[in-house]
Amino acid sequence: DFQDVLVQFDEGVLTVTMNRPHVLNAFSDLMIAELTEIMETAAEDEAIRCVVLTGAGRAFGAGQDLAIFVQERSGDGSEATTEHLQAYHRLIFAIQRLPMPIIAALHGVAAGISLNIALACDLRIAADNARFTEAFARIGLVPDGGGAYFLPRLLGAGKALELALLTTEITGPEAERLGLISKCVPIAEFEAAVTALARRLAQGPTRTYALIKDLFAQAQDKDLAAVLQLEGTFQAKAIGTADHQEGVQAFLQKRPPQYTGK
Ligand code: T3D
Repeated sequence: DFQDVLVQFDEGVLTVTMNRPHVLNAFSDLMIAELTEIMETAAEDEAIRCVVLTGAGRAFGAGQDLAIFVQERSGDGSEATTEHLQAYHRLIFAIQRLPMPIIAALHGVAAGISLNIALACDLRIAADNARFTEAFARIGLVPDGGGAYFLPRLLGAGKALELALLTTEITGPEAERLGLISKCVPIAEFEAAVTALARRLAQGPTRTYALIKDLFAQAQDKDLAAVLQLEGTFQAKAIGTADHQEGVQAFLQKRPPQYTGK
């Protein structure tokens, strides 16, 4: 049982809800630890074929809880900062290492490190009331939680730096236009859209999705020749999956595939 996070499992989808709505789901130490444990455990659980990360109440998340931050950073704070950031790092790696797809379901505000945690997820879907801001510089901080890694890769270096320097608030539709999120939907349709996307992924070729995620991660810092070779290695693995066999059979028999995730 968790205190700052709610967890629900249904039809192969694990929904993980950050649950500190009184502070717009700002991160407590406990919430970071609970999320990390949930993600690390989910990675080992073959029944989970998609993860959804979202926030309770009217927001996805407002970043680090600044009241807690101030309490923990009395004195020069450098040791506390390092330790604290290491806890975030473990969470970000746990998210990135999930073999199954993870969706950030974004409604209301996603600020500071909450936004960057969403950027660590594979897909982002937002409601049209969503507001995104790299809020750090407003309080004299640099983006952390992978902001300097994820943001330029998603948006290009120029736009990423602009958002970090100006802390500009981006709306859901604008985020979709920029490519920060996959899709923005009206708030009334948000829950259904998240469920539909998550179920679609949970009914997909889960092992192949894991291979695709790993391939794309490894391809990031390689040249074309190395990527082509890597693709060959990964394709050999994909060809060995039961879901590949099923996909081909279903195509030839003109029926929808029934993937088992094997
Ligand atoms: O070492 C390290 O850990 C460094 C790591 C840093 C990581 C970071 O994330 S730094 C960035 C931290 N986040 C922020 O600076 C954002 C702070 N919040 C805001 O600017 C605004 O709240 C929002 C723009 C996010 C939303 O505004 P609005 O008007 O919709 O809501 P609100 O009224 O400001 O907030 C509602 C309540 O949540 C309010 O409490 P109250 O007055 O009802 O008792 C507010 O104080 C609280 N809240 C919002 N954000 C935080 C927070 N409480 C603690 N920490 C927060 N980050």
